[in-house]
Amino acid sequence: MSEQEWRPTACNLCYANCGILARLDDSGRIIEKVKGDRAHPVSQGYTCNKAARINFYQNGRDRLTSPLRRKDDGSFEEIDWDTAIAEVANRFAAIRDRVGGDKIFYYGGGGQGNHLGGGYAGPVRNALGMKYTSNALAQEKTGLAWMNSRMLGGGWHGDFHHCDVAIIIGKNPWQSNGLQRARVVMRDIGRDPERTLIVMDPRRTETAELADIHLAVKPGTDVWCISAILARLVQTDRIDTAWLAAHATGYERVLSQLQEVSVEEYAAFAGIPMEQIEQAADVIAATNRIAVYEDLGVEMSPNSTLCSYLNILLFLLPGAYGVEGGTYLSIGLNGGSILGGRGDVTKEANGYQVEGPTTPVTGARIVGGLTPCNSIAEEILTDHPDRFRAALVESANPVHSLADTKRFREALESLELLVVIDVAMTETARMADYVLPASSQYEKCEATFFPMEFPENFFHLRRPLMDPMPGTLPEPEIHARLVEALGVFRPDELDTLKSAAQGGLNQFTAACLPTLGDPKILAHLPYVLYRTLGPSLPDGTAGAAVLWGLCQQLAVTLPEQIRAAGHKGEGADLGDALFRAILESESGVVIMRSEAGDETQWPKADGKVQMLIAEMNDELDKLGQYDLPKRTDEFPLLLCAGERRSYTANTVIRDPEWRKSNNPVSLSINPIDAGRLGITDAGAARLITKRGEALVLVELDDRMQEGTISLPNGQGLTYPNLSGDEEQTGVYLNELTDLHDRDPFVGTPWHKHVRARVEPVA
Ligand SMILES: Nc1nc2c(c(=O)[nH]1)N[C@H]1C(S)=C(S)[C@@H](COP(=O)(O)OP(=O)(O)OC[C@H]3O[C@@H](n4cnc5c(=O)[nH]c(N)nc54)[C@H](O)[C@@H]3O)O[C@H]1N2
Ligand SMILES: Nc1nc2c(c(=O)[nH]1)N[C@H]1C(S)=C(S)[C@@H](COP(=O)(O)OP(=O)(O)OC[C@H]3O[C@@H](n4cnc5c(=O)[nH]c(N)nc54)[C@H](O)[C@@H]3O)O[C@H]1N2
Ligand code: SF4
Ligand SMILES: [Mo]
Repeated sequence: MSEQEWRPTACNLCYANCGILARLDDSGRIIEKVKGDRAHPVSQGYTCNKAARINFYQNGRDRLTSPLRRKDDGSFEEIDWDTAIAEVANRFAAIRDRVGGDKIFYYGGGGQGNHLGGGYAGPVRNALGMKYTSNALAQEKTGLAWMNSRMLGGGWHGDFHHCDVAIIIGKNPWQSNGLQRARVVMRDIGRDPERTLIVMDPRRTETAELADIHLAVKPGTDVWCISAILARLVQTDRIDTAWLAAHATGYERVLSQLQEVSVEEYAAFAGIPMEQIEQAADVIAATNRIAVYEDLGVEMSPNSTLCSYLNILLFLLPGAYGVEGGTYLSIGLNGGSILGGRGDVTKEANGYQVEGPTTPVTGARIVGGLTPCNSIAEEILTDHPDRFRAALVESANPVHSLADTKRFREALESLELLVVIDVAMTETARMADYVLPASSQYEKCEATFFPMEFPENFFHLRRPLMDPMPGTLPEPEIHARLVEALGVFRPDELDTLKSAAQGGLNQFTAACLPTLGDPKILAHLPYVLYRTLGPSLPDGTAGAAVLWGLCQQLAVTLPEQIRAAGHKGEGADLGDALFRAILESESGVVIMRSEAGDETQWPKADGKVQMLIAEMNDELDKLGQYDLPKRTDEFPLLLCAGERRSYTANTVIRDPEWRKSNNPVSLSINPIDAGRLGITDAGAARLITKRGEALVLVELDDRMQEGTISLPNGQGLTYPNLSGDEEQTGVYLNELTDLHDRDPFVGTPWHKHVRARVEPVA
């Protein structure tokens, strides 16, 4: 038995980031046991099957332990940190000086449970004049974010814990979680005769099996199904017109469009019996406690942006917005993120968005500051003078996760400089000129920026469980050294703030607030805080220094909500109190409490949500043409390229040994399709798309709709086996996807809708 204590942290395998208690072995380096942390304010002891396996992340055999530099012969050599920092800073600076810092691209900044590090990249980006950035959100959530910013002014979240009707669209929370205590919550709603669970998914997923109404749409037809339900509500006069008159504007056009929809025809096209459409409309009409969740099944399929628009209407038309048990704007500490945050709706003319940033070469729409992932290769592989010449990738594995790996690899190869910050030797790190090894999420303090709960919002700052692995540095330190190598501040320039911090938090706050008017301090604030306040923070929490700024900002924008959660004070004192509470609470703390329908929920200018989104209203008019990418004789099947299963976790865990069966690597196919193709269970087959082919292991699965197949996400990684030889397990899906299959508005990929063919192999 280990002598070690149970210590609070969080699982980093999905963005729910459940609070856990972890116990190390006697060496203090291995996470030996894990259990749910009942003291965590929202996960309350819950975990799914994966949390127990986090040591496969912590102690992967391909963890990086030294900075690496590429040699002329293509192999890597180990170099020391001083050399690495100096060379990386000099080479980026030289590119900035020659062609401009806006030609240096930034990708990543946080994965499923680590977002503090990315916060410290800001000062490096500003010092280099970097302008264009992206991350995984720009291949899933930018269509939704575009609608959110124009309709509501921020990101929303359904109150699944108190709703009457839960509507889950293109998501399988049983496997992917994404809301707190997902399995328990889904089962509770499914079992409760007073509550209704509606699941829209072509596949009979574990969640669909719990549902009262499973709308097994044909792939890619969700917009017809949702339009049919909305039209049914409008045509039978069962929407909340009084609520709309009081809280919304611009709804006339969409209501008259829905009035005209042929409900029967739309339902038939989606493959849904009319009784189910009516049943769904009936339960929605009966309450305003409706919680909605959309995810990859629709966000990575044709018509994704229109689908996000319709999903917002699903809770607006019944007036289920800003009410308890309904859907709310999230108001977390992630105030600036495209998912959370709160602001005003974007400027429009006649419902059309009038302006907005675009990418320098192809003119693709930039939403929430993010370059569409599917456009990045096109922004590089060109002789346009504004093409990207270099990139900094942090805490992401885009060579594996972006559509069309072949094209993306070509793009990275053509860059002058690629620098990767990661904990492991990833597919992306393998292509870098310099690899900078980061300490793991259990070796430094970390936090998640995805808490979206309402009316209470929490924050969990995790302390390190152990010292950094020798040779690694936490990202705040890496970025601080880069800022210093770039010569942003004179060595003594921050001395006043440093000595103020030694006098305690109040003294620091009094000294720091007046400096925020200085544009140079503001542009590099995370760095300034890390080097001044950081050293005075307890127990390895120097990396939390950046939160001081967020807490002070929140104390200005939402003081009443912070006080309602029990934090005391006014102005800067309130900011300090919140910051102290976050530092002191080891299992997470409630940072804000709101009232249903309070002012945090409404766009600031006129207090009304906007429902005229002309681009989407135009799209709605086109649905009568029933236009969807056609299946052909060459590609008669639709591949869901990247299903979340019980042992997938993006590429956070690389060791294939972590999974407990073969299901995580196999191709699921309906037995009828398999029979037609002459393929048997556990047999091998060849999978072919227009971009490539792969050998697969088949698993017959009658949950699959006929004509559809699926493969899990996060596979095909290269990993050293016990003898040190490299092996690849499972299908590297993005070798099979095409970057041109994407949403016309925001460029999100159609990963859940890849046309394919399967052939038996002898
Ligand atoms: N176990 C596990 N959990 C994870 C992750 C992981 O890697 N593993 N990753 C995390 C991340 S980054 C994310 S973004 C989330 C994603 O979480 P989910 O969105 O739940 O993940 P997927 O399994 O990709 O897709 C969900 C569902 O979409 C369905 N689908 C396919 N085509 C269509 C369609 O045309 N219409 C509809 N309505 N549905 C369709 C599929 O059948 C599938 O059940 O999961 C998070 N949680
Ligand atoms: N075909 C297909 N492609 C997909 C998807 C799909 O369904 N189908 N899903 C997409 C989705 S929704 C997502 S979110 C993306 C995810 O893809 P990415 O955003 O590229 O990232 P992850 O696979 O989550 O890997 C995160 C990286 O962070 C590293 N890491 C872990 N901890 C730390 C740390 O503390 N510091 C640093 N510096 N690095 C760390 C890990 O080693 C890993 O390399 O994939 C997308 N790609
Ligand atoms: S994988 Fe997600 S739901 Fe499962 S324990 Fe980890 S954080 Fe919680
Ligand atoms: Mo994701």
